[in-house]
Amino acid sequence: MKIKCLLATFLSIAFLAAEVYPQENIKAVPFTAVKFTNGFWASRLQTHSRVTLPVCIAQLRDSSSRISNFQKAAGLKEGEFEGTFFDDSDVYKAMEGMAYSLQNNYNPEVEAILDEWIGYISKAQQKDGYLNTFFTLPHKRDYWDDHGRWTDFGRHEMYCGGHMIEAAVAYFNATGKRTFLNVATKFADHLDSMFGPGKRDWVPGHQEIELALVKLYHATNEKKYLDLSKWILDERGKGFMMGPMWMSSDQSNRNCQNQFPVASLDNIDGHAVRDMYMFTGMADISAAYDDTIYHTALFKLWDDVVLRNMYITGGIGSSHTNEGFVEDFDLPNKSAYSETCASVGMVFWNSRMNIMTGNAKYANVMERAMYNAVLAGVSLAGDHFFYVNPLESDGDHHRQRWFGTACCPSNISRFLPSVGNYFYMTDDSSLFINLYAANAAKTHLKGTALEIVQETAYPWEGSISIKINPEHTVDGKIKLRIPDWCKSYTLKVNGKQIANPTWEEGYLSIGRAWSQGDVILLNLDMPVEEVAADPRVKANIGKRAIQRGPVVYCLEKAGNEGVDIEKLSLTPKNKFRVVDGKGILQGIKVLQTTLQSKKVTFVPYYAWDNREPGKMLVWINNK
Ligand code: FUB
Ligand code: ZN
Repeated sequence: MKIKCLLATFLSIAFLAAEVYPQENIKAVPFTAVKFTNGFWASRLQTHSRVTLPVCIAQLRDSSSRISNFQKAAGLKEGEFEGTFFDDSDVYKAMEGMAYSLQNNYNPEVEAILDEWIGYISKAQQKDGYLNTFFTLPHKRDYWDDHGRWTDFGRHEMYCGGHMIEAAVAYFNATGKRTFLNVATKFADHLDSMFGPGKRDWVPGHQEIELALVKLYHATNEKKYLDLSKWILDERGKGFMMGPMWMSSDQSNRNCQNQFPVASLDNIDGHAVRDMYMFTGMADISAAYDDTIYHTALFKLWDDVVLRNMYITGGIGSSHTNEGFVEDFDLPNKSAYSETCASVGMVFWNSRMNIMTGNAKYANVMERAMYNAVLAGVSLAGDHFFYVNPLESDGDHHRQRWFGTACCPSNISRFLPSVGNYFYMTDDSSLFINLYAANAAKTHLKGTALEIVQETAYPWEGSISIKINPEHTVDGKIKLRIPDWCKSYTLKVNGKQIANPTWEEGYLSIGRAWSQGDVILLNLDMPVEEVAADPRVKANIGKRAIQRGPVVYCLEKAGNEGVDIEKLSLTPKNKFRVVDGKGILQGIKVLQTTLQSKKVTFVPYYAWDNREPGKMLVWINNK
């Protein structure tokens, strides 16, 4: 069956396909088996390890109090807690990224820094397993009442602990050393001793622990962590009230997804990052228990997010007030919040949905978020960050070196080195190819070891050569995602056109005996497209956005000096030239056209604000 993907609030055509429940045991191929050889991701990952990681390390250790809070809590330094109550989480997220980076590209200096920080963290952990420097250290009163540890759902103790667990699992996988993992299990045992059936109730005000406990379960095989995660998810909506944070208790309850049991949710609401981490945890729990209890909710929520509440960039959470969702189709451009963390969360969640169902529509959204809203979060040089990602600017929005609340840079920093996680999946009979980029990966097909080599200039070109090298000839299916943006393509295996390929849930499936040196040639037509929004999005009435392949483009003042971009209009006859970018845009394809007799250049949205500050527009007037 051919399923055309569902396009969201920015396209008017959409039809619904019946939902698929997991029939097979789909597993993602881990990033450690995927090596980017050259091209787009190879160069982004180099910038990450050469620039972004050192920037994060310096910010955490030298330019903020985050590492010194751990040193103080470890008894190695005098002083009270400094910063914001969830600052520990930034350290953990950066450490997770450092651990992934060690696996891509071993660097003894990074390992030494990790070991040093793990030393502080271990010493900062309390005898009973509790770990959170804000509550361990004396601290100044902040904007709400403080009654000590485990007294307020809103204090992010489980959020910080969850990020610690994720970092510890990543470090254990990277080095085999158990010190950090022991801290994680001691903390999780502490949670398990306090919370659960017959013990105390608790609703974490910011989700994260749920998915982290599932990772800890997979690392240790201790089922109690999985059970605790599910119990925590099911605590929501039972009437335990969030304390007032900066809003009323009712509003906080709504913002923290504590109004209804999670299995009954059908409508997206509240804080976007919290939503994404929660849905990711729900999908993880479903997969680990092999249970469909959360599926109906997840499918309905996905429709609501993607069809009614998502920007063309894959960004979500349009409102500054709650860093989250408001009314359906309320997607303003200039005041868009679209937090970088929420976009990273979209990749996590959509990847889990893709693994759960084997349906490519989730990978389509994952790709959209990845190449647009997520990548916008870090400058091309790797040293400046966006927290908020508007789709229009008067010229007053710029990437910054760091933030007081630094969730986004540290999130980008763990996402990039693990991007290989999203490329391939396997099940009992198939190998799924989700994303395209130059890489060499080691995986298997029906139990036969197989190397796969992609050569391509994707996302700038749609021609992709995929060499298949199984250990010995193997019968099985290779499933290629045909992206939602692609309207025509050609496919050859060993030079021969495939006449009647089979469609399976948005994948083109090729079943045959695969032998050493077989080559798939996939050519995805990648014209420049003018995309219309759903007419219910008021901000985009009479406007079009420009997209080529998975990349959304924008107009910015830099490179278009002397042109008032707001006064320009697209016309049906616009012809675009695809040109190599220059200077900081080297290696990037930019688009040139003439509008109202003015030559203008469009740049990828993710690459804006890397030159002189100025106005920017994604949605352009259309005649
Ligand atoms: O509260 C922790 C993180 O800080 C949230 O996920 C972000 O939205 C930011 O508020
Ligand atoms: Zn953030």
